[in-house]
Amino acid sequence: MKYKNPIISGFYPDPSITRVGEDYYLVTSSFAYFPGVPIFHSKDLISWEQIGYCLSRKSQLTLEKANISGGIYAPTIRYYDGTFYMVTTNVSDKGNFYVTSKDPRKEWSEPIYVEQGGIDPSLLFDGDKVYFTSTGEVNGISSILQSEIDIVTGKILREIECIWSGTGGRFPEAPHLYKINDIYYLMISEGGTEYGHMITIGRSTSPWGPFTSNPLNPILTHRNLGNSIIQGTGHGDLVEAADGNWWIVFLAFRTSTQYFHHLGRETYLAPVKFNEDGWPVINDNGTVAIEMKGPLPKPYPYISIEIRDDFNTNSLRLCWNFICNPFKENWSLEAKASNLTLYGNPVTLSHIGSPAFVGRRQQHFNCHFKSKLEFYPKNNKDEAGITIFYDYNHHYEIGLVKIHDSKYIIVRKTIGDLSTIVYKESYIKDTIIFDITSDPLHYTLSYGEDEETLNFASSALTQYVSTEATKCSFTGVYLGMYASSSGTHISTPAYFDWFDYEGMKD
Ligand code: 6LW
Repeated sequence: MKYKNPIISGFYPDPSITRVGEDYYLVTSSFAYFPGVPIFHSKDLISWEQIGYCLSRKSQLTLEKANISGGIYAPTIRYYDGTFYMVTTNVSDKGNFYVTSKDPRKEWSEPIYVEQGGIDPSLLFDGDKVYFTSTGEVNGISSILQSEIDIVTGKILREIECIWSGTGGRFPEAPHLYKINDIYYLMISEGGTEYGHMITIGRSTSPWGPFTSNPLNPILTHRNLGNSIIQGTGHGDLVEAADGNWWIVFLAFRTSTQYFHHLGRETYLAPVKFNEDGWPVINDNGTVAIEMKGPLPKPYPYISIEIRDDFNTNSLRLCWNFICNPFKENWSLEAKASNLTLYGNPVTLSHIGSPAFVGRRQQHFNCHFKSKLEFYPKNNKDEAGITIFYDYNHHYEIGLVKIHDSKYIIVRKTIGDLSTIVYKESYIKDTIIFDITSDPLHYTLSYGEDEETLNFASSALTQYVSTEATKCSFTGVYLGMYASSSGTHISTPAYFDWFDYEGMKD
């Protein structure tokens, strides 16, 4: 059966998957965005519906002043004996922990911390033992670490050991230990989550090794496929389907032009077969494509969500996120019926912290998004609008702002230590439509009194809101509504009547 990669597009990296009967559950990283660790459900492995977040309370996810690429790194999801476990790292707080749930559509437990350092934690339930595997450093060298834990308390029961260092690629990471036909397979990534990324695997009769490396390693990489739009393939998790076929979910990114990608690392799927020697082979030759084939379960498509969000519900749609832990006083769905109201404070999009911002991932190279704002800025520097946001130092916005007691439309570009207004035009009315279209290389920013009469304000390059233009970044572009003020005051409310996001065929 044919399908298309990525199976979940936009910034959804480090996927991990588990199966319960004919139901599949998948989680991804979320870094400084709140709520954290989106969880998806599928029955056919290619149509995924977000069913919630594993970390939806501040007591589970403290993100005070996290960098955009701080916070939550690579999660692993496992199901054992009626309970779901999601284990991850908050690099901006107390490190490795897990939460549990009997029903992943509902709230998850409070965190249980594990005193094993490093990142990318994973669990293997093996009889009465639970192995806790992670990426860490021993004497300054990156390795895969493992201990055994008490799954009720998180207490370490056996000394942490370094169990493998991979095949010599830099950054051995993303370990998952599996027991398949009584053999322990340790699958990891090496080469870094960039163009040299790859997946390698070793096996042993003991969960503690020594692990024999697969002579056919790496089992997945695009490091020698310079002409492919798909790069950085790595960080995967295996799953056996209900019909006995094997699959892998993993991350990769699509370049917009050579060496730049701005949509983040996305979730991919590939079929896996075990060869005569018992080693997994991914998609026959260790590479993948956009158009794929495989023995998928029978189709179970989800209805995609509507383009327009009218904000006429009691809670935000699951696609919406805040930056760091949101302040209650920054936003409301009740202040004005069927509007999202933002109250700007002096935390702008360039300040580490939680600005008045509600945003969603850009999931398509070609897309169209727009919003209607009603705003009565009272004080100078009161501002509201929509933003194309990568991180605190890389974002574009089109907004309505009060400057010297007059109202203006502005386009601001912030790229590294350069932040400048590139368009400024007086605007009298209190309502405005902001409209942005995107192709792989450009954004086109316009505004108007209504949706039909738009004025071009500026274009902006996708290249400068890309991972390669930023520093050690793991995320992707967000499109959001924002408000800000200056000094200490809270700006007058910014009422967003609706927000449209329409992804086109890439
Ligand atoms: C993650 C590591 C990786 O912890 O990137 O691609 C890091 N792999 O395993 C952040 O997502």
